[in-house]
Amino acid sequence: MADPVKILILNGPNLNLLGTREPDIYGHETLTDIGRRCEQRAKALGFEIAMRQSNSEGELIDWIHEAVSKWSAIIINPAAYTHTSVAIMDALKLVNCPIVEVHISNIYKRESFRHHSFVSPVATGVICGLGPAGYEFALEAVAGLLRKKEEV
Ligand code: CA2
Repeated sequence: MADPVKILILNGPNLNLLGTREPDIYGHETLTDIGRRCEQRAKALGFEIAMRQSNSEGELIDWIHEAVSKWSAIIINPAAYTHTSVAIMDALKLVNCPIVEVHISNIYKRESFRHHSFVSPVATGVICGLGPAGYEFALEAVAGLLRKKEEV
C-alpha cells in the first residue's frame, strides 16, 4: 500500500490558549478541539497530519525546514507572526510544497496592523475569517492542490 500523504499543520504564538479568551473573535473551541476536527477530516482524505503549536519563531522555522523533505503540504496559522515575521516568510520560500495560510478571524475586519501578512505573498492560498472550520477547508484545499500536482 502507498505511504499516506503527510500534512504539517503549524500554529503560532498564543494559539495554545485558544478557547479561553475573546470567544467573540475566536469562538469557544480549543486548539485540541481543532486538532480533533482535522484528524477526522484528514482520515477521510487519506492524509496523515501532525498538528503543532509553538510560541517561538525559531521553533516554527525549524519545523518549516522539515517540510523540504518530510511533508507534502503545510497549513499554517502564524498568529501574530503573520504581521511581523520576515524570517517565517523566508523559511516558507525555501519550501517546495503547497502552503495554505489560515486565520480563524477575518484579519481585514480588525485593527489595521493585522491587514498586512508577510506570509500571504509566499502562500499558495489563504483562508481567513471562517472560524476553526478554516483548518478543515485548508485540508480540502490541499487535497485539490496535490491532485492537480499529480495531473501535471
Ligand atoms: O485569526 C487568527 O487566526 C489570528 O492568526 C490569531 C492571532 C492574531 O494575532 C492574528 O492577527 C489572527 C492571535 C492568536 C491568539 O490566540 C488566542 C489565544 C487565547 C484566546 C484567544 C485567542
